[in-house]
Amino acid sequence: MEGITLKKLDKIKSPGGSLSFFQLGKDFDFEIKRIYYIYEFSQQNRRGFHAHKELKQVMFCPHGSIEVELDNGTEKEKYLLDCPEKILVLNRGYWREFLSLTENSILCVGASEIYDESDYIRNYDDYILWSKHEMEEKINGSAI
Ligand code: T46
Repeated sequence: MEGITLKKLDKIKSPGGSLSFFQLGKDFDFEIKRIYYIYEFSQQNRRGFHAHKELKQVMFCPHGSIEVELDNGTEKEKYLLDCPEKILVLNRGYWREFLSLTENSILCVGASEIYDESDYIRNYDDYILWSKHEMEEKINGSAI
């Protein structure tokens, strides 16, 4: 889906264990102002059900397995974060749902902005109206 990147990072192995990293400029293109993480998902627990008007995010699952379903108002796509080396980079504007596929999954998120509830769209019908408006703005903008 346009605006979404699922990437598998290198795994650097050493006698002490493994290490992966992602960094500004190479793997994502926005400053991270906030980090948060979701844990203690109960099995089959779903979260999300919202979109962000401006927030960009990079997310990864250091433990367990999480399915991320994204919706841009016209199409839906599922992405699987099932190993610590995968990152998902999200541009603004996608409706999302998260499903923990294993017990004790953890989802970590690096976000481009500090917490602002007014950036959330938490009603799907409102999201569809918003995404149509965004699409029209994009088309009108590119026509100039
Ligand atoms: C996202 C997914 C992956 C705060 O007070 N500060 C924060 O930084 C965040 C992220 C949340 N909250 C409050 C807002 C709610 O009262 O924590 C409560 C639970 O948040 P929410 O229902 O939005 O949780 P999720 O799991 O649906 O979504 C969260 C993030 O909000 C969202 O940006 O992409 O994790």
